[in-house]
Amino acid sequence: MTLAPWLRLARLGLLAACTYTWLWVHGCGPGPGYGSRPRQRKLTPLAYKQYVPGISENNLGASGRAEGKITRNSERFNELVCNYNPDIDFKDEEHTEADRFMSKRCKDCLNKLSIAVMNQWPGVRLRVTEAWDEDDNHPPGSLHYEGRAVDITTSDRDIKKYGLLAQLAVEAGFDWVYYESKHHVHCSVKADHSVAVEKGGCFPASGMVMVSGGLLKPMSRLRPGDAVLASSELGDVVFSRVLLFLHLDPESRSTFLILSTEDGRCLALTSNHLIFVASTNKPHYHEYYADFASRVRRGDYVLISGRDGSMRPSKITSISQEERSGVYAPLTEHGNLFVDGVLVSSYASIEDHRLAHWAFGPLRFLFGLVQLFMGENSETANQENGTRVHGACPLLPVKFFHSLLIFWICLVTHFCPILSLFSPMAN
Ligand SMILES: [Ca+2]
Repeated sequence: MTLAPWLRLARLGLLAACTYTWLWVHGCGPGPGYGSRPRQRKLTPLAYKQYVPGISENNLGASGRAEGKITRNSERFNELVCNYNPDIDFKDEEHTEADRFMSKRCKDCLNKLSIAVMNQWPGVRLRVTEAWDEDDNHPPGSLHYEGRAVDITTSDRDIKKYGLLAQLAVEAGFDWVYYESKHHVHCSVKADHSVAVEKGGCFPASGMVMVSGGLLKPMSRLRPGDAVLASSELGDVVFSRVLLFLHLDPESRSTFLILSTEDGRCLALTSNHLIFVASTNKPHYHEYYADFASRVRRGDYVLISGRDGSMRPSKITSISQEERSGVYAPLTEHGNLFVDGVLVSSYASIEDHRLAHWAFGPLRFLFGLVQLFMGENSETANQENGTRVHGACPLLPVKFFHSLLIFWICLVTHFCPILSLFSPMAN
């Protein structure tokens, strides 16, 4: 190997260490109301042209990549909410109320910021000059097209306040804040589905899986080492070992989407979880792609397990929401499993199932080895009596694995163009 590749490797390692450290500190779901107590920071105004965090807006560590324009006629228009907060001035020079349309996360951050502004400058209010853009006034890929970005000022339009206004926006939970112009501050947020994980993720305690031997078991009793019904890469129904839980919180209560199929299956999962779907009835496994549950529509097809050990399509007949307890996300060797009889991915928050599965390759290998040498006894016991046992692998902190996933994705998509060749193979 020549010197250049070694230098490249060293640089990559340094970047990896920095990224990982940063992610470890920031965790997976920063934002309004997330987990820990808000940190007390000194309010230092942002400098003109400064942005926080100091990475590009579309980096996963900031607001993430653009996901495509939302128009009034698109299905995703339902993802936008209207902000009628009386404490915020909306410029609405378009006279269409477009400045009031935004993603839920953007609205939450904005409402929080409006309170901070009134506290900071009594008599002054937050003013929005631009939010959702339906008139193509921004460059391609702008988050304004998805209602994930706002341009803000104060109601008195005192430009001397804008540096501090930007810092208040950072405190309010915006994922990327840019003192972009002398006349406004630009703020943006992650996509809603990518932060749904802040309330925990994936499947409720009542989600049922089939373990080897044909026994049905609720998520709450599933343990690492159990072999659950899943799909092989060829689309064969197989039993796949649970290696660990990417998310696990038995005490939490969350809102789950309930997807009901024409065959009477009722799958409960969080909106940010990946599920294999097709918009029309496709007979083959490979014709199904992984997408967020929030994007599944009535009439779409999912794959269900048949009694004869096969897998077949079934149409979604209704979608509703329900609050349930517990959040569980088992990672299997195959990266997927049947929950409530419906085939779903083991992954959430990252849109790309195959990239996520690839990124977790080393971890799957490691935990597979650990179970091979240490877990057989507990697995056997588990299969025999179906009682609660502890698998070979400890239930490690959620944040660790989510950070690990983001870390790998960052490396692949931002720092290593060669590895990013793997990315297009998704879906
Ligand atoms: Ca406007």
